[in-house]
Amino acid sequence: METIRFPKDFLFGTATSAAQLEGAAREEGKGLSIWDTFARIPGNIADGSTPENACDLYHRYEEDLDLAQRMNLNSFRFSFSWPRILPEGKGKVNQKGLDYYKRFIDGLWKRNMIPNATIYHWDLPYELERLGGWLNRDVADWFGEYASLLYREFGDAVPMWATVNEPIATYVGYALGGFAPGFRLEKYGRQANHHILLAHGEAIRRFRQENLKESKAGIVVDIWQHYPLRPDNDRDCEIARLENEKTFRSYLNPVLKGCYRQELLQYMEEKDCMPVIKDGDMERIRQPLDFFGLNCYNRVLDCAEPEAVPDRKKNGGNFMENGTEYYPRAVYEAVEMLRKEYQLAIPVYITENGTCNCGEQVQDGGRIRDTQRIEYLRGNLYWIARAMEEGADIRGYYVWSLLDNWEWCAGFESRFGLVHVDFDTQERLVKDSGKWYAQVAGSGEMDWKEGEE
Ligand code: IFM
Repeated sequence: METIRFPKDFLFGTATSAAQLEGAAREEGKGLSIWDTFARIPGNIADGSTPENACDLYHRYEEDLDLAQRMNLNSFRFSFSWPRILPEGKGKVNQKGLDYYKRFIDGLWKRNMIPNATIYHWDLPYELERLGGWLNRDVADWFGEYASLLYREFGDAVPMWATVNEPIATYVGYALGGFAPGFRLEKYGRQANHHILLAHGEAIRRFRQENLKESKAGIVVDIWQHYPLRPDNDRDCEIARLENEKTFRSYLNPVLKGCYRQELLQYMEEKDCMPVIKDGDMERIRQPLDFFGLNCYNRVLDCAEPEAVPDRKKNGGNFMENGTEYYPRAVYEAVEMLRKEYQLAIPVYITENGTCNCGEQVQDGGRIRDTQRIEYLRGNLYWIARAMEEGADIRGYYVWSLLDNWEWCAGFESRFGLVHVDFDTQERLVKDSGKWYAQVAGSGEMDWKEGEE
């Protein structure tokens, strides 16, 4: 048995987002977001729910922050709701929205948790969608103005500012219909992608203008690396390579290198979905960053003939009971890829990592034995520690999520929390994983048996 020790100033936190936890969707002046409206269309959300009440964090944040403090967290990741602050997306400011975030951020500091804020986590104001949303090039300036307002209001009280969480969600919402606002056109997806990247660049540019002395700025990208299921099969390799280009690399290349790669450009040309890219756009997108937020959950294995491969092998073979592959090495491989292929030399935070539905039933004595979640988190922490040992500059780790919450199209059916939420009563119950994580966060260390990886 060895003990894995994380550095003294390593951040242990949980990640959350406004639309998924706050609720109070129509209270105190908040405008509607595209998810408030999208969720009301029958068939869009698995259980027919909406983010109207979610975890009611808006009203219960004091007790939830107490809970996070009792779990020994020294940082907390949250997002601002754009329509709570600017109900129409631009123009008139909702003071009550600003007041809420002021109280929230004060609450974090009071409990010694470093605020790690995201400016945009998918909840575009509906009023902006009526103007074309992420398809309207002006959105980059609207976003920039919103970001500037946040910097001026909260400035150095927030030491970590991420512009956008997982820009791919915008693609999914405009190209695949799976997310709000529900369009299904590849051309829309690629254009929306380009605009959200412009918005990111604009927000970083404005961040520098504010000259905040104590704060850093970055972006959060999720990396699900695709691999060929059969490494010796050319077609599997080809699919995996193109999928990587179309997904996370379509963000990494513009943000870190200031270009779209030839393979993606060719794909967009062939599929007639090339976005309008104006002179100077790529420079506007590629801004120096202070940190990189990596969301990593798993890898994806691609196969040209899935029907020819036995089921359990389609995705590797080592499965958890929730049907997902147990492959914690994915996080190590993502960090390695960033270092080797992108020469990333800024601090990395693992801004999300977690798994859902791991035996969530409340058992005798009010206990939730989510053993597989503990295994998953342990495995990921092991591989993070290993990457650090090999020189990766990883400064923190955030479990998705503190509470079970509103998981977008899965509604309340996908539970990711370290803390169980009864959505009828809003009662909270710390799961076994929450108790385990509290212990790791408190001690900064974890036991590990060789061979467990
Ligand atoms: O709930 C989401 C979150 O909003 C973005 N990253 C993935 C999480 C789990 O699916």
